[in-house]
Amino acid sequence: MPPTITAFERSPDGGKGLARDTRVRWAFEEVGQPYNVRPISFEALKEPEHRARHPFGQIPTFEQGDLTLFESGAIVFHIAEHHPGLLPQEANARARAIAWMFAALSTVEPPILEFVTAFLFERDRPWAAARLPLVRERVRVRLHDLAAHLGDADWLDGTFSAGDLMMVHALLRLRPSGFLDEFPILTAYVARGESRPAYRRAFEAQLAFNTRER
Ligand code: GTB
Repeated sequence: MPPTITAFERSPDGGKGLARDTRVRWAFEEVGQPYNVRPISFEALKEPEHRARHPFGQIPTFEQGDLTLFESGAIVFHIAEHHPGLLPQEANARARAIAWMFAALSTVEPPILEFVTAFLFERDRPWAAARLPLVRERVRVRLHDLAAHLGDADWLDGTFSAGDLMMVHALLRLRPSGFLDEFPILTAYVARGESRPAYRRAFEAQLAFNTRER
């Protein structure tokens, strides 16, 4: 049986691919693994049935046989461990690709989320004008260093890996703010990720899912 993942019944972004089921869909597409999607409404997220899958009542989750996983990073890593195509075979290159997965999730994504929250949802708060430049600067430092590392390389460490998949998807959250445009190296890097046939298939699948008739 193919694995089943969970996704928002209808993503708030209307199908822009920003919710984290997209990175899991992308991983499945990269390795050529079919999957099913279980839609979860916002109410159902916090109900016991879904909390049995995800202690924090979020998407995405992964179920196959007697294994249930939560956390997009753990799910993508699991897929990459079980199918060729997302992690190099050579031990050191594999370790470095995994390091880039962690870098995406724990070094680059957190300031991006702080910024997106401040930019989109907290602008009317009395402290917003003071806070926004601070969180913007934290993102800028990360983007500057990431662009310096990438230079004229296509991918973070040689060939495309799960590290790039996580990084590109984390960076995509910045697109609506226009912030990425300050970093042409990163704009091109994200565009390279988006132009991968596997990403296109994942994007189209989530778009069809989020715009389906019900
Ligand atoms: N660290 C976890 C992971 O990587 O899996 C974070 C999971 C997470 O934040 N899930 C979000 C969720 O379930 C959806 S992806 N939120 C509901 C809740 O917490 O109650 C975050 C997200 C949501 C919506 C958009 N969007 O519409 O643009 C983008 C990203």
